[in-house]
Amino acid sequence: MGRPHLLMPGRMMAHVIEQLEEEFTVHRLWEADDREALLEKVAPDIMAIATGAHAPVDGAMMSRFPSLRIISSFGVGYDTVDAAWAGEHGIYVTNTPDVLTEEVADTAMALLLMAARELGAAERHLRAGKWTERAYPLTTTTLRGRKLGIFGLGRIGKAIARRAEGFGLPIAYHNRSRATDVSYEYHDSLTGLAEAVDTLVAVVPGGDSTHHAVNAEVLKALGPDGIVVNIGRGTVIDEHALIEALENGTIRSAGLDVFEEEPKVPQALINMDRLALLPHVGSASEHTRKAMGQLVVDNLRNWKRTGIPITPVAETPIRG
Ligand code: A2R
Repeated sequence: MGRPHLLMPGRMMAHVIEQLEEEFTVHRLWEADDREALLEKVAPDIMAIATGAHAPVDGAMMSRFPSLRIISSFGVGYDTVDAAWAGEHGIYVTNTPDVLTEEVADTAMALLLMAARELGAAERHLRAGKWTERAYPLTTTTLRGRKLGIFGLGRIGKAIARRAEGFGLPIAYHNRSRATDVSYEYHDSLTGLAEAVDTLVAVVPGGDSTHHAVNAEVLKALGPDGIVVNIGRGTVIDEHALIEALENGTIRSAGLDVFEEEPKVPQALINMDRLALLPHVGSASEHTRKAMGQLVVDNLRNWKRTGIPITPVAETPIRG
């Protein structure tokens, strides 16, 4: 296959670029003065795209590259790539599952603890020098006695469930279909799950099927002691409904790593000091991000050598 031409729309980690340049002719779109001119020049040759979640790849973009065969996407979520279109046109899409599972599950538990015990606000109290004036108030919420509902019991959801078992929490979940390898309580609707628990962790993919799934009705079902944690995609929660529910006392608190319009975070959420808010850092350690970058490279290498990538997404089945 020689050195296939690869388009990199945005800058990726140095070890990813270095390794890809050993085997591919890499076109760095983000460095081009005239991006349109570069695209026009290289479009007929491009066989591969390596991209992060923040550079959308839709059908219109893919159709510019008649030789395109693979899109290697960084991250487990790939809602910014139109994988269905790619699948219909014989183009592989790959993501980076598994290597981030434990890290994201760790972050989910941290968010849950922060939200339940106001640990962020307590730390701010110390840093502001207020401890010498008074102790931080007792928190009205606790993890004790809670029941955890997991919306999306997949790889990461199960890793969260394993941790939550260690914390002594009973676990229930909602997926579109019942998981066969666990005995946790299953609910065939999200509202049903929310009615059965007081603590909801959302860890589903983005996209149309989950857009605003956590809405006013679900939040009401969760109840006044309710805590919502979102470690998946910002679009999964109706942010307006969430703000209203938090302000009205429909639910109690939230721990959010993802938002609808990142990096913009609604001021109303920032103003509620008891919430735990993180800037999308679920998988963001050097260790885990490096492993994710390596899988971006390995998918492309494997495809180049064998015609088949390592972790193609469900919409783009292996064809050889
Ligand atoms: O519905 P199922 O049986 O396919 O279960 C999947 C569930 N899920 C949904 N549940 C209810 N309604 C939906 N519309 C829906 N779509 C998907 O989410 C499955 O149990 C889970 C996703 O698990 P995995 O595919 O193993 O993904 P992983 O590695 O746990 O990552 C989850 C998400 C990523 O897509 C990123 O958005 C984020 O976490 O980092």
